[in-house]
Amino acid sequence: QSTDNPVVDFQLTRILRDNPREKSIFIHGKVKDQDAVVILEKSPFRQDSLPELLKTSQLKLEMQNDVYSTYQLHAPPQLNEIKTTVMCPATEKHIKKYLHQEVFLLEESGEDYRNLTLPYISGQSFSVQWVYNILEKKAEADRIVFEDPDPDAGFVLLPDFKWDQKQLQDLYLIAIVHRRDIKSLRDLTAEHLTLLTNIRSKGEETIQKKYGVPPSKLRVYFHYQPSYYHLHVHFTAVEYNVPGCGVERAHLLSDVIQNLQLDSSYYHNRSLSFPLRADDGLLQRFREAGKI
Ligand code: M7G
Repeated sequence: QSTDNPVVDFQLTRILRDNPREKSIFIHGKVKDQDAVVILEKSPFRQDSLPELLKTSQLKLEMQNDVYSTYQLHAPPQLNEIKTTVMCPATEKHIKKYLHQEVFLLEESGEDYRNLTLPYISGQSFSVQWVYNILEKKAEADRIVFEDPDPDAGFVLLPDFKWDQKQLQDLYLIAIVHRRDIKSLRDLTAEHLTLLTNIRSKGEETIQKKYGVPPSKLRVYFHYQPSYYHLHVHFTAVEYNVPGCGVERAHLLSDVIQNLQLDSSYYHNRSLSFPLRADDGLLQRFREAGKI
């Protein structure tokens, strides 16, 4: 399935999305006849390596005018990394996820969730095998930074694969719960408050201890809809603008806890809004049901 260097065999099919501002590009191609999605992202600057960068790089003058001048700086390879994420074999859904698309905002009532969304996601959502691999220590075991093994209130905390852990500006960890019966925010009731407060307190405590980042510098939240229907919580640096995480998708863990304290069936009943891309099958379902 995976080779030591899958990118060597990569045959480009097409560019799915190009983000010059974020310095990232998403490409679709083939690795030995299998569909693959590859994400290339230039790594953020690391403050600790700035002295080395300035000392060891070569500068090539591009233009000079009065007090202004621009250069091309040629950094040594170890200071000029490109983070590369490979999904292979990639499904059609992986390819679509990264293809630039028009976006629509949908409002889903509790009833819509049960009638339209739930049947759809039961058949169509991404596999959560990677989550089970983490929980069973079959993958990424050496990356786990904290685990509470309790089957009801326990979880595993580890770096999200979007974070290369080289600098704290884009700190990103995820807490994955041991319970396998909670798909998303929608399933949460007051019954889960112990689990949620446990994730918040132990997650924050671990991040403070290990990375020196206090809770006041963290954004701790769920996505709705998530891409993967096994409950997990995102922990990101508050000043980091995470691509793909707009206000319309994020629900702060502390708000969720308070809402459930006030009303156990809050997320069961209330309408939730979220964005969907034009080619999303769920959008089609809502259209067919006359909801948009
Ligand atoms: P989400 O809200 O379900 O989906 O979050 P999103 O990707 O649309 O935000 C899932 C989170 O898990 C994301 O932040 C992913 O970057 C992260 N993630 C996904 N996969 C497949 C992996 C993986 O294999 N390992 C790790 N460590 N993180 C992953």
